[in-house]
Amino acid sequence: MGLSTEALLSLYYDMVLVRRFEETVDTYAKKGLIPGFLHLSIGQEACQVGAIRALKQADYKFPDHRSHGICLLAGSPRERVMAEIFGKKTGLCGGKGGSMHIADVMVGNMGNNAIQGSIMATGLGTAVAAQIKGTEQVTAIFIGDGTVGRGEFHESLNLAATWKLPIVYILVNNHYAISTHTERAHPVKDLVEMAGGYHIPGVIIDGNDVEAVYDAVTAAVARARQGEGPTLLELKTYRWQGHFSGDPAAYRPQEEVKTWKDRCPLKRCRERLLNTHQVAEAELQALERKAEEEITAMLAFTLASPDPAPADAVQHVYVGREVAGR
Ligand SMILES: Cc1ncc(C[n+]2csc(CCOP(=O)(O)OP(=O)(O)O)c2C)c(N)n1
Ligand SMILES: [Mg+2]
Repeated sequence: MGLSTEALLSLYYDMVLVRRFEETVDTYAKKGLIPGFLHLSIGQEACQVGAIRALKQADYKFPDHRSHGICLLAGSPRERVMAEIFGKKTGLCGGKGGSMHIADVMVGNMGNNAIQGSIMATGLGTAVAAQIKGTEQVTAIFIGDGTVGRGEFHESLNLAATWKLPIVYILVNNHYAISTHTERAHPVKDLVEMAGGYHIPGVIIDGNDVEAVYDAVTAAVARARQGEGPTLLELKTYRWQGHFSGDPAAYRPQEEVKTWKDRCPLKRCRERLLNTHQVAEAELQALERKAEEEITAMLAFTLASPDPAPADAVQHVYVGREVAGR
C-alpha cells in the first residue's frame, strides 16, 4: 500500500480510459456496427488496470473474453485495439480477431480464444519456455469464476505447482458465469480455497480497489520471478452489465447491482485522490477530459478505417504460407 500520488493518478487515468472505451464500443455495438459478441468489463476496471500495470511488457499476458482493458494497456497502438473490435482492416489482427481474439505477441499479449480455460493450458507453455530459457518472464493468466470448473484449471495449477512455474493466475470473480451465480456452481465460498489442494498461495483481493490489486499482483509477480512458483489471486468484483452487450441480465436482483455500483472502482480511486492525496478536483477533471479526447481520436481512426477486402480472408491463415484465393 501507499502508492505515490503520481502513480495513483496514472492508474486512475487508465481506469477512466477503459471505462470510456467500453462505453464507446457498447454504444456502437448497439448501433449494429460491431460484429460478433462483446463482453464488457464495466465495473471491473480495477482488476485489469491494477494487474497490467504490475506486469512488464515482456511478460506474457493471456487475457480472457472480458479483457479489452488488458489489450488496450498492454503497449499496442491503442486505436488499433478499437479498430480490431470493429473488424476493421487497420485492427491489430487485420479485423479477423474481433473482440475476443485480440492478440499482439510483440507486447506479450498472447490472445484468447472462445474455449473457456484453454489459456490455462497454453499459458503453461510460455511459463515453461521462460523457465527453461531463464528469461525471468512471468505469465499472467486471466480467468473468470466460471472457468474454475473447467478441467484445464486443475491441470494447469497441478503442473504449475509441481514445476514451480512463473505464473500468476488472476481469477476475476464477478460472481456470475453467464447467468449462474458462483454459489450454484462451486462447492467453496472463496475460490482461492482451490489453491490449497495444489499447495500454492491463494490470496483474496478487493477487486474494486485498484491499489490493492496492483499491490497483490506486484507481490505475486515478484514471487514468480524469483522462481518460487505460481500464485492464485481471487479478485472479488462485479460486472455492471449482462454477460454480453445487450444481455438484459434479468437473473440478477436489482439491489445486488446497486450495492456493487456503489462500490465503483473509479469513484473509490477518485475519492482517495481527492481526500487522501489532496489532488484538486480540477486536476481530476482535466485527466478525465484527456481520456475522453483519447477515445475520440481512437474512434475517429476506427470509423475512417476500411473494412478488410474479401481476399484478405485467405491471408495469414498459416505462418509463412499463404493460401491461394479463388
Ligand atoms: C468450454 C466452454 N464452455 C462454455 C463456454 C460458453 N461460455 C462463454 S463465457 C462463459 C462464462 C464464463 O464465466 P466466467 O469464467 O465467470 O467469466 P465472466 O464471463 O464472468 O467474465 C461460458 C459458459 C465456452 N466459451 N467454453
Ligand atoms: Mg464470472
